[in-house]
Amino acid sequence: MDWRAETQALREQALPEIATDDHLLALDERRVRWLGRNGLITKLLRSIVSAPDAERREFGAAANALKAEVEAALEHQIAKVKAAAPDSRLTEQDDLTLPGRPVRLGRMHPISRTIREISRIFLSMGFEAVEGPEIEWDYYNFEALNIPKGHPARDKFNTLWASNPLGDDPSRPMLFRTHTSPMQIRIMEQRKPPIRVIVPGRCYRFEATDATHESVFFQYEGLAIDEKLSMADLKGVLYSFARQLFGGERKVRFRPDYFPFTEPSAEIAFDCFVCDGSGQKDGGRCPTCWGSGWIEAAGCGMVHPDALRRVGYDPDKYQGFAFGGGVDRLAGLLTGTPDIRLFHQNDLRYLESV
Ligand code: FA5
Repeated sequence: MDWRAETQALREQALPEIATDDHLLALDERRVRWLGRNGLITKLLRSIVSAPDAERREFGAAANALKAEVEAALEHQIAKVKAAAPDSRLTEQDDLTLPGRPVRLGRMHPISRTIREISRIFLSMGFEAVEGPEIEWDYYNFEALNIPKGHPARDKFNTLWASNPLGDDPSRPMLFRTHTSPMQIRIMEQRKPPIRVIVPGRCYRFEATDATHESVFFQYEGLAIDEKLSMADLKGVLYSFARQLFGGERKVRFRPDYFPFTEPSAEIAFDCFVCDGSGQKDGGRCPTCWGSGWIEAAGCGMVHPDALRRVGYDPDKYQGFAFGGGVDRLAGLLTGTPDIRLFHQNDLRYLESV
């Protein structure tokens, strides 16, 4: 058959076939039959090269015209079928009686739950929850908190330094914040007293991990600034927090501690909510507080007058208290998790069990 007859024969076959298809799946098969890699029109197009020189141009035009006609017919028919069947995603092969795929229910991560619970309690006492940057200037993380270069307190915060892709300024080093305390300064710079904020957030320290230490962990910072605030207010707020979090008449232990940005400073512990401070449980050592009867929770103190002065507050008029504790350890206590690393290993079998 010469190419003219063949082109005409293919046209006479393809167009009526396509016009009778009333299913998307059939139309898809039809497209393969005519225009696929081994389709009849594709083969016709391939044969153009072997046509006599004088006829090649005419043959090429005719074959390409046929291809365009078939493409248009397919498109037209697809649109027609879609319009006739509103849910054209369904095919004859779809079995509508099959049961659906079960929806996998997610739940909140124990750390997120604990942050929500901490925030809820402080919100009920009039605090506002705010967040701050995880990449921080050396100034806020250290300098403004009375920890200048060379200060021994820097040794406690094993710091991960950050590099600025746009170029580092040696006079303004950047780091992964080692605690949430830089937000004390940022908040005081931005606002006027009275201030009552709680700042939950991620912190980073370059240190070996164990059951109570992670290199990426969460803290919650508290800051209150007002006239005539004292250590008694700090104690009252933390008592209330402990009672609401752990229930019962919790005791709060304050022991002297040292932080360069609070004066005086203290370490806070709550009496153990599992053994009620006795250190004994079921005839043995309490597994939650390791027999000490106390659960160490946070560092705290009265905001240092130098820090107040640095942000332009008059320390004779305003006082403040601040505290900062670990979320991961609280989450561990609340869920009975013996090792905080379990929260970050992402083993769903564990996370779904607590
Ligand atoms: C601080 O970070 C101070 N910023 C706390 C503070 C705030 C003092 C405000 C005074 C006023 P410290 O390094 O002790 O202090 O950490 C506080 C808490 O963070 C610890 O009690 C612990 O619960 C938690 N924490 C510290 N390092 C880690 C770590 N590597 N992994 C998990 N939790 C940690």
